[in-house]
Amino acid sequence: MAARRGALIALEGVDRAGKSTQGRRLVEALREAGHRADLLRFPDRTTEIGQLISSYLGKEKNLEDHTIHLLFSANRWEHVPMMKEKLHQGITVVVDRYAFSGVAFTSAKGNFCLDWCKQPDVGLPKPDLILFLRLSPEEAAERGNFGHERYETSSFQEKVLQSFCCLMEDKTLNWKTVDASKSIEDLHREIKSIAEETIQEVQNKPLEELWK
Ligand code: T5A
Ligand code: NA
Repeated sequence: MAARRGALIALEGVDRAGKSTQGRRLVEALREAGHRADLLRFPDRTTEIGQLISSYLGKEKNLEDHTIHLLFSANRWEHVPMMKEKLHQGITVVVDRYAFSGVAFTSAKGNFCLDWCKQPDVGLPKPDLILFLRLSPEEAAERGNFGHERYETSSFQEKVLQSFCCLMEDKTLNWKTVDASKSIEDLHREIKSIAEETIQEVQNKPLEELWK
């Protein structure tokens, strides 16, 4: 029998929904419970591609809309060999944003169809679970540091939310929506329990490819 693999768990949601807070807490808690788990975040601003993305988000640099979309995708692909290696070694990989953010943010700009936006990410490792942290754009705007980076306006975030809702209609993916207006602790407990169930369920299943 093949060795048990780790689960790929994605955290998604509008800006400030609490993805990074919950990602850190989840990985800590899984490790304390004896699982092997690692956290990755997209964009990963530390690579060369990530630095370009970061200067775009910080409005220091302007990039054409298709170009930045492809860079966000390339920033995921550059991590794929390492992600697959970890998953096959039995390490659960928690990703703070993934291809769904890529599609939701670009398609919110208008003039982009969902299908075009998905293409560069077709074939990425398919998440076993996508936790959608649902928070209204109004509540999100009240949380710390909102409004400095590109995309951080309530009207844009409203469109992002609509694009996420379209992506969630895809029943070939395991989306679970959680109420991100709860306290950090309550949300953490809920997320940890869903994640542990998923880790059990997928350990003997093959890793699939996204949108294929
Ligand atoms: N993007 C990203 C694309 O356009 N295409 C792509 O392909 C990808 C991957 C940067 C931008 O890039 C876009 C989307 C984004 O606009 P980022 O670096 O992930 O993406 O963005 P960040 O600014 O780091 O993170 P977010 O704004 O998404 O915030 P999080 O991670 O959802 O929230 P978090 O955990 O940092 O919390 C925000 C604040 O809220 C508080 C926290 O303490 C913090 O102050 N908080 C809570 N307060 C009350 N109750 C709770 N339950 C709380 N949880 C957190
Ligand atoms: Na974040």
